[in-house]
Amino acid sequence: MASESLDLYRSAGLSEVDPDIAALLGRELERQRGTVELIASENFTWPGVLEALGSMATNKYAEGYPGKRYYGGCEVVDEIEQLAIDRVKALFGAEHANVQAHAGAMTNTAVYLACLEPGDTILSLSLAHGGHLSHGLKVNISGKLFNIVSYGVSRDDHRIDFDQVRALALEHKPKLIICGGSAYPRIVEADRFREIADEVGALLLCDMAHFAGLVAAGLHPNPVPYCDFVTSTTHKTLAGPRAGFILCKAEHAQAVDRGIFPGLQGGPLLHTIAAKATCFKLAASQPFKAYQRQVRANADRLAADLLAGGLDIITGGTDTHLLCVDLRSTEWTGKDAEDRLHEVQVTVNKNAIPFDERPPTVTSGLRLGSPAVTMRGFDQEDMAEVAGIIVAALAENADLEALRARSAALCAKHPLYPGFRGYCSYEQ
Ligand code: DSN
Repeated sequence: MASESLDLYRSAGLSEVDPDIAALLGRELERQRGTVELIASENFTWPGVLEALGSMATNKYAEGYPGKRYYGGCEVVDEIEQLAIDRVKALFGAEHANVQAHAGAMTNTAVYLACLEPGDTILSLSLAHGGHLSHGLKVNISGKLFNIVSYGVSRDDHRIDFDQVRALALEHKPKLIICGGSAYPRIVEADRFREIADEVGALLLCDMAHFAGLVAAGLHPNPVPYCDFVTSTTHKTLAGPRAGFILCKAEHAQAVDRGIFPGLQGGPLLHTIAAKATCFKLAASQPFKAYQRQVRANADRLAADLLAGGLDIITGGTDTHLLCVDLRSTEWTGKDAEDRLHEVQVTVNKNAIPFDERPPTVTSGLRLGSPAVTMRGFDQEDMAEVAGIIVAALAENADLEALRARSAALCAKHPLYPGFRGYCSYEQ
């Protein structure tokens, strides 16, 4: 390799050394800018977080924990990780925090490693009723290693059936009960799960990945006081980098840390941990609380206007950032409705609804969320327009061209990442 090429690689930016990827990133930015993003688990993170993610901290190996590493030269990254730990503990009032998990599924698996033996019983919300694959799906490591018993929501109101949770807990004596999931639109009542866990001597894990931002802003009850373990991602309502963290009682600190490293992962991603620290700092601020209030108001308005437009909403609304549309009274499957909305520049995901008779690849529902559009500035009036676009797109003889123009107008009204010079804030 010619030395001048190495010199170029050492000094040039992405668009110079890899125009293919630079062009694709540019296209992805334009896709994000030009569509109404309603996927409930997505968000548009802060430019400051993107900058930390793109930093040279990615170069550092630091297996171990601050002050106890297996590599030299960790004095600066120790400070970065400790800052992230201190900030997230303060944000949620936790006794211990581990900020090394690469992703949400890792957080839950690390908790299992920390407190279970293969064959132990977990009682968790069925994926079909709004749970998560890492809570015991047969093809996930959780379903392969542990005996999974699933609770669900009631047929009447689609809320957690606590009579069933208690009956299953008494019958199966789980070692771990999990509350929380990825498509449950109502408050996760960790206090009620705690009572049941205490009755049967189980440990309690709350997966708050979806609603962590609401907890940080005081808009959803904090599960931390009631749970032995609380897991979360950082990239959903929390609006940070794509990653995870674990909170736990002090008595489980060592087991959780060992569960992550060396149990599950090797070297931590220090650039991501730096970005998490920034995310936690911003999540403790007053502007973040105002953002979360708008997330809630926008979700309520979307639900109300979809209902008014004739669509059914599971549980009749939402307490959080997400809502689930029940399409069974329409001609649409979840898959076809997702595709139709894609045609009018509205991005959603098909989602099974409770007691769905269609397979997960088709489904009878849509899951919608307000965090991403709220991040770019949408308010309730904009959500009324979004609801109007959705209702019209799913009506007979929809004028797709006109609906695309309405979506584009909303996106133009609220520019995304307006300060970027290219596909990121610091492209040269
Ligand atoms: N896959 C995520 C979601 O969309 O909710 C959960 O990890």
